[in-house]
Amino acid sequence: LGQRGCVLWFTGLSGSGKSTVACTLEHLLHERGHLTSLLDGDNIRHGLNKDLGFSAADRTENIRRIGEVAILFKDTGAVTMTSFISPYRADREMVRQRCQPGEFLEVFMNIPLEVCEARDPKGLYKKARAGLIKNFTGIDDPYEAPLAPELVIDCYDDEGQPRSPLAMAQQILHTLE
Ligand code: GGZ
Repeated sequence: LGQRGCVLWFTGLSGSGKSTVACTLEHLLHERGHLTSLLDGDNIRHGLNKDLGFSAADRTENIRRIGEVAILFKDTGAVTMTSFISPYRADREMVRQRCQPGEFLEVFMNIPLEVCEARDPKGLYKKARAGLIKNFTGIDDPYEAPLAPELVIDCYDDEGQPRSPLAMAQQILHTLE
């Protein structure tokens, strides 16, 4: 935290809470006077990347462009959060390599498929199971979990209770501080 800016790269399945936690964290950072930026599907896939779909090549290009934009924001001094599945390890590593050491933090939303699928906030898993959506991450398309993420966000606490988005955001904030 501070003047330098950094990229907080959220990765995880659809419905794992990436955007919710990033948005909650953004509020906490604002309260503390930090400049932030949040890139997510709403402002990227509907705009800059609206020419891209969900083939492997398009997902890679999606992440490449998001990485470049995130680096521009990071270099203005903002804590820059990105909220995309980013299913391929090599794509995430590519962005990491484009950042200075310590300025790229991978945040792994370690939420099992069963939990994401049970939530199914947009009904997309149901459609994917029914074959109405092809190449859906976790169903018939791969998700490559990070091997050495800076942060792992678990969905249950030590007592086995579900953790709130606020608790998850606070965990990230403490690590940043
Ligand atoms: C995965 C898909 C797909 C397929 C549409 N696979 O829950 P959501 O709706 O809002 O999050 C998913 C989002 C994934 O876009 P990303 O840009 O994050 O993906 S990637 O990083 O892989 O490029 C989901 C919706 O788009 N969606 N089709 N086939 N998610």
